[in-house]
Amino acid sequence: MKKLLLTSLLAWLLIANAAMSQTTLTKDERMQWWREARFGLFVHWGVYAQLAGAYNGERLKADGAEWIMNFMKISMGNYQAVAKQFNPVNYNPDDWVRMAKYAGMKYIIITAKHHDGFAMFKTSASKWNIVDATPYGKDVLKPLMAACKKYGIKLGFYYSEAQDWNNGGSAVRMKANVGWANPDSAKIDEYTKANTGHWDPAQTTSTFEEYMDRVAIPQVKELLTNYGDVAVFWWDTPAGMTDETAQKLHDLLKLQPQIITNNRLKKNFPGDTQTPEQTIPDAGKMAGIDWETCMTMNRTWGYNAYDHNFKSTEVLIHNLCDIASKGGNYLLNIGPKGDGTWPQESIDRLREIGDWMKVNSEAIYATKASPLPKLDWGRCTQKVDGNNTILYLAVFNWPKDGKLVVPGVSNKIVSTKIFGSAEKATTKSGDNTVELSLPANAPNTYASVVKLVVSGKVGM
Ligand code: FHN
Repeated sequence: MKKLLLTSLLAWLLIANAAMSQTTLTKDERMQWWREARFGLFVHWGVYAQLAGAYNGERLKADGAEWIMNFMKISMGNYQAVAKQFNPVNYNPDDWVRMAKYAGMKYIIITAKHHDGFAMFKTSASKWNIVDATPYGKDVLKPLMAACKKYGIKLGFYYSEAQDWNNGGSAVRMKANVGWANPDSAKIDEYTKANTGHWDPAQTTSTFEEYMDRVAIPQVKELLTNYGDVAVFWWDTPAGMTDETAQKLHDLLKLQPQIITNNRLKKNFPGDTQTPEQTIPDAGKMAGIDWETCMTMNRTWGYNAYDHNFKSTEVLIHNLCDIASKGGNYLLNIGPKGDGTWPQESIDRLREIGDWMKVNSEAIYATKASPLPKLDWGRCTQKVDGNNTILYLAVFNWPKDGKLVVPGVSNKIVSTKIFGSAEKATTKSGDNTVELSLPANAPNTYASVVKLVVSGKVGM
């Protein structure tokens, strides 16, 4: 009791102190590094990685291996037994951060707790965590924070604030029973329908509010108190969330005055960023908004050993250019395996993206949305440079005749440069267009960047 009192007093003091410093940062000051970053790594890691997309010899018949407990209606007892095999002895946070950094990623968001309620950190709110429930027995967020600090990468936490399939009392997003020939599945489906999506009686041992006070609120306080500067708090799926509880969670953010948060705590809590998922909005749709597309590399957030549907490096680089050309950030996901290593396909793609960023990252970092009309040969990003505008033209389809027509530019040309090439581009101004004459060969097979500097502003 005394310990709880002391912790609450400490948290109160921290909130009070932070509240005073909270006013020192404007939103633009908090968002500056994020708006310049443009590219981050999403990590979905937990006990589900140990199952790797199958249970009792049967493969999951749906995307989203991190949902396997729900999709297959695995009981709490059987799922918690899986944690006894979760022992990521090959987890090397320095390697993770180095691979993300090489890819050109400026921040990492990792699942501190996903919907299965398993905490990847030491928490006193529940024994269902990596320290108390696995042979590994160590918090994985602390060493990751240290590695991020060492390599100059920001670290944020994903937290499933309302769903928790193992701590009794939380909400559950109803999902069909797929992929597991359980003899009782008809009975389970009936129970699930009658019990707001829960499939195990042990999941309804307390009310939603009791669960929030006992687990979610204390854990969010721990994550915002025990890990140093948390760059981002990434809420997810506010199933059954009430305004009153959302406000309690939101108030905890005062513990980290610099923190950025998203729009998924609850509908009327907009946060700082919008979060289109697995999709890239059309140009202009998100003008003036801070937004981030989160996307899987294959078809699953959590590791699925059978999912080899990885997007090509070309598609991933085109996505990065497309998102940046619309003023957004790309939060690209990997799902580490149960042993702490990454799928080789993920490693290979991040390395290839890094090779491209080594030459072309100037066209991504700290850029703003394109001022040009839609381009059929690629994408454009821009930077203001004194009285000039720099246009970064990411050319996906290098013109066979060497002629690249850039619409919407009537400005005086200051200079051109082709990244990754010693060859020059020449220019010819037309009617609100510029025609570039380019060398025969594109310097990069995925996307080649031409830097076009013009005087004055470039308007749509
Ligand atoms: O249900 C989750 C899903 O597992 C994953 O975490 C994504 C990532 O944005 N969010 C939810 C689906 O919107």
